[in-house]
Amino acid sequence: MHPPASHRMAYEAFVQALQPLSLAPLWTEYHRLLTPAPQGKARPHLWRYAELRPQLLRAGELVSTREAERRVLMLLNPGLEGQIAITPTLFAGMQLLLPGEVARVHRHSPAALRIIVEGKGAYTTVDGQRCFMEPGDLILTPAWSWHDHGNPGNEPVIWLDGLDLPLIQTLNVVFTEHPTQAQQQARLPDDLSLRLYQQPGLRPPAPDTGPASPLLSYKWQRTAAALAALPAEAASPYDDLLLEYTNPHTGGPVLPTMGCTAQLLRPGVQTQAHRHASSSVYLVVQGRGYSVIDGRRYDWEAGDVFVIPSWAYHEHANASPHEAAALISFTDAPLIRSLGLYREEAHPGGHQPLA
Ligand code: GTQ
Repeated sequence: MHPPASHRMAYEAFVQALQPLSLAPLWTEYHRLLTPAPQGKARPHLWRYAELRPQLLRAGELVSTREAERRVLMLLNPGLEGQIAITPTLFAGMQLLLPGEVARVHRHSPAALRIIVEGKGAYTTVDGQRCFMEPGDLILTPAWSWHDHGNPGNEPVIWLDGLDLPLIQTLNVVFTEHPTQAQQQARLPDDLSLRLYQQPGLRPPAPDTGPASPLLSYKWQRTAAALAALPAEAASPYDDLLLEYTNPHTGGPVLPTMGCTAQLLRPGVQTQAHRHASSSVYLVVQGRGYSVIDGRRYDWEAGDVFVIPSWAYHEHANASPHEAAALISFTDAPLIRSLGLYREEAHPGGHQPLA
């Protein structure tokens, strides 16, 4: 039975009257809002280093760090049109610092991390402590820590920046400060935190440092050795050999909003598919392989970056029968976990059918 025309007209007039009052009915939007599972717009995507690198070097010719504050090419999720984000919570950018350059000191409430892609000899000074960069290293700049970058070496240095900027923007708590000087004094010994936390399971007494890790640098050489020393029994069906970077004071994630993992896919390994309620950005550190995300295959090699949105099924494969492949990722999982909302599930078929 249809409602009488008089009712329909009354209803339409009612809805029209709501708009100028900044009101709207929930009932037309309810099912779009409260979906059975995440329905985000972020898409899986891969950025090839072979395409990204020449553009970044071109930026190095055209834009100085003095003009740019940070010479960064942002990796924008093609599904999140108009947003500066790789996932709804995460920002990723590829940064270039040429020999002799500095990127001036500032601090902001969004937290940042860097994974070094290429070159060595550059450093980030974090709250007075220089952390030197080599490929594969992870360096943290916790929320509100002073940081500037310098490259006194003779090679261009390129790294992947990960920030929780979209999250902090959504929360409307972005704060930034720029002091007048260009760089911080290195008032602490270089790489001090590395020397304080050399032996896993031992830590110096420390004052309350807040929720971020006081260990600011994680050298790839140590990470690679730890991964290579893992017994086969430690392998996960979804990630093969995986280690999470931890805050040595808590054993928890390196930052309250972002966690990091390093993983080794042994030669020939093909993992099973699963999905989880967190998003991740991956940098390929070594080797060649592919990941199947939401039924699509993404082939990757060293320097490539790919993103896995929340709740997208994914599995990884190392195509080489000889060489191990290594991935480093950053994720918003710690944030989701702290809200008690983390969940994960295996793909019922073990592997995804290819779309
Ligand atoms: O190096 O401090 O990619 O402030 C975005 C914002 C890097 C940085 C980014 C930043 C930085």
